[in-house]
Amino acid sequence: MKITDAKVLISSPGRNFVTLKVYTDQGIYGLGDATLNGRELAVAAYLSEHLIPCLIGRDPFQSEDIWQYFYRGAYWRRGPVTMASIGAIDIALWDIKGKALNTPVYNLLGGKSRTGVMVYGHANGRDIEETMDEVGKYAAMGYRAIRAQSGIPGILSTYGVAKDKLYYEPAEKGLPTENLWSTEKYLLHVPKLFEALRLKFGDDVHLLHDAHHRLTPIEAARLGKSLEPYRLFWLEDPTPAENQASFRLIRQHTVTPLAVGEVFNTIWDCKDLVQEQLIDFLRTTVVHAGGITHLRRCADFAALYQIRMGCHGATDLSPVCMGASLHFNLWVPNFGVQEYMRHTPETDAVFPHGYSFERGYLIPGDTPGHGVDIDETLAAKYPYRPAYLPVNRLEDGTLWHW
Ligand code: KDG
Ligand code: MG
Repeated sequence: MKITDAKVLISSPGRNFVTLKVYTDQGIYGLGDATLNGRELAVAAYLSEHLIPCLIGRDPFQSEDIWQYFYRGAYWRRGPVTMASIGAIDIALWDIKGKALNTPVYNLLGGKSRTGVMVYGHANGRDIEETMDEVGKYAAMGYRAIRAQSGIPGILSTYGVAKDKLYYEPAEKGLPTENLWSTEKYLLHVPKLFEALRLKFGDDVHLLHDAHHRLTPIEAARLGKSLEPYRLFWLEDPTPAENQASFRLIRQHTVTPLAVGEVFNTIWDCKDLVQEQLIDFLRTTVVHAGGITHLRRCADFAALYQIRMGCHGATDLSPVCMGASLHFNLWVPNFGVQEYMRHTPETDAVFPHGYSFERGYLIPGDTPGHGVDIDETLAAKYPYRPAYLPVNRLEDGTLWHW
């Protein structure tokens, strides 16, 4: 089998997605997600200008060699643009292989290790009361794991707290907006939210929280400690992880489980965190870590240190990434949970897919490949629109973490 062509499709059905379509001489095509939130066109150009010309003529079954060729052959290794581009190619190649062999991708990885993939949903509200109502709605839908975020008294707008509830989209159209942030107010408020949630919902639901890289290590340690009575499933991104050693300090002070890695793009980003057992869950996902080929390597490495996978699954990961991630998660031995922020009906229509939600689990379905397609005619009706995540400043104007 030979790759004959590949093209990059950019579409914005509610939010921007970059999709790679790889064609073969046997009429089979594969799809890969190449979306990098707020930097979409950089990945599109990297693919079209630099990778696709080298891809044509290769055998799609040699996905390992193709991965090594693009990773090692570039000289300039790693980075989100490079790794999302390699990731898109890799996802498309696994899709082609599954279709050619008439089997779902999870069978190529080693088969099902479980019957469904436990997912967590996003419950958020302007205050504790509204967040409690939202958690109640997710529990009623059957979710077994729920991330809770609440507006902070005295802060006008809080990242992670949506206006639209079920279909929250964190990127805003146009150039980046700026939000104000107060760590002091946040640290006082969050324990109150989780105290109220445990009182109302008891112990049967897994509760999660995302600190969005906003805290210093000692502040994160304080938050982890103050949340211990409420037994979180995880506290996510307590501090930026560029300096992996900073997690030592958090770990010395708290037994709240830690999840990190949605911005990681290679195994090197988590090397010390994993080897020193400074985290409990690795958040890296298929597209941003160079596809299934490299994420599998990260997961196997994490498994040696009893760290489980908890893949990123916000709306900026397209249904193509979600499809691939679900096959990966159905197989991966050290599975923890998968994030699931629902895409809008507009997005779902552009990306017909076989996966479905059942009582707190996503089921990938048995369609050969990863089971996600694209309706190109519909996709073409939604041209690219610049959109960015907000930038955060402290109340005195200082540009803060992340
Ligand atoms: O592109 C960035 C978003 O996906 C991210 O900010 C959302 O933190 C997030 C999460 O945990 O889903
Ligand atoms: Mg996050």
